[in-house]
Amino acid sequence: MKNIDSSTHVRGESIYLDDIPLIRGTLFGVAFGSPVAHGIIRSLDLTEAETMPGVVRILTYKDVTGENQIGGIVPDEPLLAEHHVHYCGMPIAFVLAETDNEARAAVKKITVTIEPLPVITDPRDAQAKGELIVRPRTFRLGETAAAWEQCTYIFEGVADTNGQEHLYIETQGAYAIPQENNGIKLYSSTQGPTAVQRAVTKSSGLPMHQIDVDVTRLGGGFGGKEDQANMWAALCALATHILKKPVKYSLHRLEDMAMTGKRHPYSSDFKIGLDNDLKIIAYEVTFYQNAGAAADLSPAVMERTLFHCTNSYFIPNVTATAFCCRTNLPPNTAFRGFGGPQGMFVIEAAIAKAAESLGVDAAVIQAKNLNKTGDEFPYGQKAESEAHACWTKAEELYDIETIRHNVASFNAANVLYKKGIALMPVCFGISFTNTRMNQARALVHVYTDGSVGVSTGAVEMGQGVNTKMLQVAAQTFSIQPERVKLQSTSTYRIANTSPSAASATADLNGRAVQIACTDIVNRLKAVAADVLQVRVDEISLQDEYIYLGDKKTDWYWQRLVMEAYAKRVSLSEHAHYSTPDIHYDATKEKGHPFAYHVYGTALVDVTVDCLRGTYEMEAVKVVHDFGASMNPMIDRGQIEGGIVQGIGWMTMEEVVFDKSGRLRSNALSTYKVPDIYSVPKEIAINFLETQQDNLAIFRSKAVGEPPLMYGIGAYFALRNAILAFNPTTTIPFDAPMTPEKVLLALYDVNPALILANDQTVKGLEVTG
Ligand code: LUZ
Ligand code: MOS
Repeated sequence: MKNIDSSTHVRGESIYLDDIPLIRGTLFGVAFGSPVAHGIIRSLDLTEAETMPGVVRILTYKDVTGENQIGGIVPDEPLLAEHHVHYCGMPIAFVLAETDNEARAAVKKITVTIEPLPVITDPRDAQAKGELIVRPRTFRLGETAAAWEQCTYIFEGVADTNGQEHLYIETQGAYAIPQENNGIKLYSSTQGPTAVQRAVTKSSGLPMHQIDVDVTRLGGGFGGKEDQANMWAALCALATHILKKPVKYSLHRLEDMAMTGKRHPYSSDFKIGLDNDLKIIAYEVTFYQNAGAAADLSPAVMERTLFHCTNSYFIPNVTATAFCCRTNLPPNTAFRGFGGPQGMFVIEAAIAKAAESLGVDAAVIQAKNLNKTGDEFPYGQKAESEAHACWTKAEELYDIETIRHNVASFNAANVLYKKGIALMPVCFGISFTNTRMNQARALVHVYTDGSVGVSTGAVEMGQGVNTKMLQVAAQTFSIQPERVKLQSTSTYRIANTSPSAASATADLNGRAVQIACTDIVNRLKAVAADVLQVRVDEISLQDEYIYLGDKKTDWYWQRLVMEAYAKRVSLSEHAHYSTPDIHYDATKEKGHPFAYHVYGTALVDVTVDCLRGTYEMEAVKVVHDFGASMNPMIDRGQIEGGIVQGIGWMTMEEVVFDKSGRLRSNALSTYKVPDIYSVPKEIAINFLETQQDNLAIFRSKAVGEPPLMYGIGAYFALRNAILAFNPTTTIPFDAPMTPEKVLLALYDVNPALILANDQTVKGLEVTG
């Protein structure tokens, strides 16, 4: 089944925040952000701004009617800065004017005097100064201290990954409309309608039942709107509450890039020990997470880094520690993979270091250490593994032996072009790591014309979740998909939702839809049994008809629905689902946090231009564990998008903050994302179809985040190509591998030297 949004998308008819018709009298808000990264506000001068044309009001923290606080996990984030500013762009004032342009012109006239304080941008500096947002955490399996003695080989190193801009096509924004008796209707581009509702409640002082957050769809989220839509929605709602006027704020791209958090950069230390047979015996890793200036979701992201620190491998002795480091950057936040990719990069770096030092192919070490069913993860859960199945199928299907051979002969025959390949296994846990978030609800109405309206807590953000929800309803009722409509996501219809996140949205909300529809079906069958004078178990609903055994009756869907209505039987249902059997004890760091894991293996194949440092992604070939995919077209789209986004993070996307905490890569002229020219020339996706029982909806496994991590293979493929050109060069584990870094590595130039002296490097010679 096609994505139900495809035709309105192509025709430009799909509704996003900016397509909602404006009510007359709507005011436009724009935030004034701190010009410096850290300091104390000595004075704030609004006088000139207040006299600018069209300006109606400028709000500061003094105007906040509730608590000046929007922090979700830790209450450490004011809605509007009071005295202390922690990052460049931190909102200090909110200007309201009759037009968007007038509000922006007025923002430029605000002046603020800030006494500067020292700026920290590096997580290791923050940790050294004791700037931790939450306590460090350590996951342990076995005993690493004792295990080093059993190791024949031990390698240590440092591995760094940079941030990543979400670059959803639709920027952040909200539109608040006053209702009677202080109520507010709020359109928000958010993955978490309830998160927005809670932030508005806290900062305005209004009860949650007065706040209707309504979301039709987003133009992308990728985690950036899991928590960080709250700020803009809360500002609009506050202004609406005070002024009793509709208020809209839709961020410009440059505001969005400068003011919102990104994927967390990490710096990590690793130590890996292997035995004679290249089995990994011990692994120690310390993660320094660059959380930015407030907690946001960082503690949860850090936890997932620890959960995925051994990726798809079984390692009997593990000690993994993580620090959540406070720096003066915008608070970093959820981003597809949620800390998992950062953890996986480090174990892959450790394996690459071992492989390069021992002169073996990394794939040999990877293959020997893949987990098996029954193996224990450091957090206590036992694997139900498809790791070997994916790896072996990829090797056979894509004939990786021949590819290896071709790469070697290409490299022998070419001086200035080198190829590199890498395999990237992935194992990703499905469920929110915070157990209580694994619940969802659905509200299903069957109308008397036979049409069906479905509401869930799921937010459509391009991932196709509404199409999947529709499939669940149509299949459970056994009716045509055209009869079913997915309604917008509204906190008035579905309460206390978890954000659409953690790859778990279709599973959680889909199960709730299934339960609601099944309950209605059971009532309809009882009605049919009654009118046909048979037992309920003789009846089934198939293709819009009641069947008696295998005999079709003349009771078609609408007739049955109408009969149920006439008999005063309920045609509506509200259902609740919570993932069974999951638990986690953070004091012991043990439990069974995930409903299941998703597995896969990718082969990434690249060619480097060794004169220029540029490169091309030749192919990405994947075997992915879909379970039993309920929508192969949507799932394939998720994999393709995830791969390209992962490759972008690992290769060309470079977030640059200067030492004063200002974002230098603040526009698409300086921040490069993959485009149609840089996507792999070939993406092959093979479905590992398994029939294992699992907790996914219709056994169709979650697909949102896992494929991003295939992109990590691009980094290691590039590394292998560079080493084919210059086998003795030293390449720091420092992603992204931009063309500049490739060039330096090809000629073994220490990047620190260039950056320090800002001079031309002499002696670059092409050899061979
Ligand atoms: N969000 C969250 C997530 O709050 N908890 C999670 O475990 C998670 N995992 C992935 C993506 N978003
Ligand atoms: Mo996400 S990182 O699943 O919002």
